[in-house]
Amino acid sequence: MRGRDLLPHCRRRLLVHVVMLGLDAAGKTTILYKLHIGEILSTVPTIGFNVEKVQYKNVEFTVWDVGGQEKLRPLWRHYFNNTDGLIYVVDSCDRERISKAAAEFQNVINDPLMRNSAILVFANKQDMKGALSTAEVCEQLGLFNLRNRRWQIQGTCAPKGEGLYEGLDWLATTLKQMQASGISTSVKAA
Ligand SMILES: Nc1nc2c(ncn2[C@@H]2O[C@H](COP(=O)(O)OP(=O)(O)OP(=O)(O)O)[C@@H](O)[C@H]2O)c(=O)[nH]1
Ligand SMILES: [Mg+2]
Repeated sequence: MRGRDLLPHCRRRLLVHVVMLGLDAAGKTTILYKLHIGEILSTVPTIGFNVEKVQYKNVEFTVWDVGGQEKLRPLWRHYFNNTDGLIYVVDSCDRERISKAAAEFQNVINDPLMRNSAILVFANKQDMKGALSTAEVCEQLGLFNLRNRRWQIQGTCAPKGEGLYEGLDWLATTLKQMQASGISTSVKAA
């Protein structure tokens, strides 16, 4: 095959849908805007959702950032349809609520609509003194017990952007593999 014939395939863009969840104040909206515009916006608690597109390599992520307050969590499942990936954000400093974060995580990943989603966990606020390590967050969430799921955990510091693109890199690679093997439902090439 000539180089010219290869071009359209190389340039194929993947369009993927990602839902970003986690308890209130975990850092979801900070992450979304750091990825979308490269800046930290001063955030207020999200009531409802924010949605933005994030381009990374040849993948266009549509990222839904949904408010994490307790009264809003029952609404999370309305965002599960056609979701290729889950980004679950944990406040690694919030030791008091880590078991709550873990319980909500299990609820999300065990929903039938999420069973094919790639799972990326951001152990956020790693810059703060007393933060649980990435390994500790991994343990608390029960990630090692997951069977037949594609998951990754990444330590992050959202305001500095640390770890965010490493996580997206894994997600992009994983979703491409899933598309190639026909697993993913909504990943599309453009
Ligand atoms: N030190 C530190 N602070 C962070 C980090 N990420 C987010 N924050 C701060 O945590 C607070 C909450 O961040 P948000 O992004 O609004 O949290 P959220 O998860 O969107 O919260 P809800 O919208 O209520 O679900 C803000 O004051 C952020 O500046 C981090 O990595 N390190
Ligand atoms: Mg928010």
